[in-house]
Amino acid sequence: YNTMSTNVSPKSNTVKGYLLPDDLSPEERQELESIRRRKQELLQDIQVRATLTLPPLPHTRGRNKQMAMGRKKFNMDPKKGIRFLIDSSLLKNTSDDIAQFLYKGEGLNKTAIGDYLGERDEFNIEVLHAFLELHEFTDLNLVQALRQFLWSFRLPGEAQKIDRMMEAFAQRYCHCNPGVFQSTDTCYVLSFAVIMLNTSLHNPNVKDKPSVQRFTAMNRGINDGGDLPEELLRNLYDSIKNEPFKIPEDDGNDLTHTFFNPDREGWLLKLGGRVKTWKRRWFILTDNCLYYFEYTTDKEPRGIIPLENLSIREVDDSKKPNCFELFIPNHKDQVIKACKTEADGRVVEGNHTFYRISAPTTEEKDEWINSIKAAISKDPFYEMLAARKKKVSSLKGL
Ligand code: 4IP
Repeated sequence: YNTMSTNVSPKSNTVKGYLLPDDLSPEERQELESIRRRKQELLQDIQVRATLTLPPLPHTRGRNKQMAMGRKKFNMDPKKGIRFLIDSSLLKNTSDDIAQFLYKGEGLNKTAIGDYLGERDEFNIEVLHAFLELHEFTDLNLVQALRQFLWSFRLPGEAQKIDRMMEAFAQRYCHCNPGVFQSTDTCYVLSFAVIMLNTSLHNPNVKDKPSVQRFTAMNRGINDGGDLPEELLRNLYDSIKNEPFKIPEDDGNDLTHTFFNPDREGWLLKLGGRVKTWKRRWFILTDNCLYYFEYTTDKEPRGIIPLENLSIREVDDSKKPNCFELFIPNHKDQVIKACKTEADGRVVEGNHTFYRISAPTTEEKDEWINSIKAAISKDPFYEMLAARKKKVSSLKGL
């Protein structure tokens, strides 16, 4: 515009908003007109290009702000966040839309995603399934699929939530890979075996690292009573051994902790059941059981105490320091389910209504109590898993 007006004389008139000199010939006018049109076109072109790089219009800016606020709310309280986004018309109230939002996960805290997906509400379960449908597991082995799945959110610690999510995972995996497992239960049980293997192999607190032979032996008969191909189990083992699971660590409490096997071992004194003699025994806490041996090198334990349904408390003993006791809450006189080896080698049921144990130091007593408590508190989860294991290995009467 300005270049046009610089060429005009002071006595100019205006045509269509442009200043034009009075004494132009018709040709000159026409030429000027065409220059004006061309400029107009160029200008439009520039404007179109500019809009592509322009900052968002106030309307879009407002939406982005709302979205950011929704994400923040979601991270603090997932349900409230989702409600807010729906009310602000930023999210449709459908399981598919919400699942997409969680799957993209942009700016979302993975613990919050895990909490939302693990909820018991029918709608949340629907979202969980829609979320899994966004995961493509076809032709992935179980470890690869688990890597993908466990990276998309953080598995909550609550047993029921873990159960629902792993069930959904197993269903989706079997759907994408028909024929690999006899049932989703098999896939579910093996998934946990793999997660626990990850803990055993990579958690420095676990001293006893299982070999591939032990891993395959542990998973015998889990394919609805039959065995899974050894090669498949070996591949899963190698994959985990070579590369641990990458777990979102939003709050530093990752899966390795969730499934932290509070394994512990050491010398303790144990009081007899009927005959109250103190015996020094080598104790190992693993798989929610307390084993005791006469010597550290013994292959067979003298006794096994499953921790299911037991409680633990500190007690004073007039004869021994640093004592604690395992007991059945509210059933003072009931014999604890356990087994022991008699002097002649026979394995029989135990006779204890409580197990009184003495640790060498106060610190060790505290450590044992904490580890046993941690093992006991995992009960519901181990129970669920044990139930499935029983199911998948009993189908052929194993
Ligand atoms: C034994 O006393 C030992 O203390 C046993 O411990 C104990 O079995 C027996 O309990 C108790 O009678 P003696 O060796 O003096 O005979 P361990 O098996 O560690 O040697 P537990 O059940 O504690 O293993 P009862 O309940 O069998 O009497």
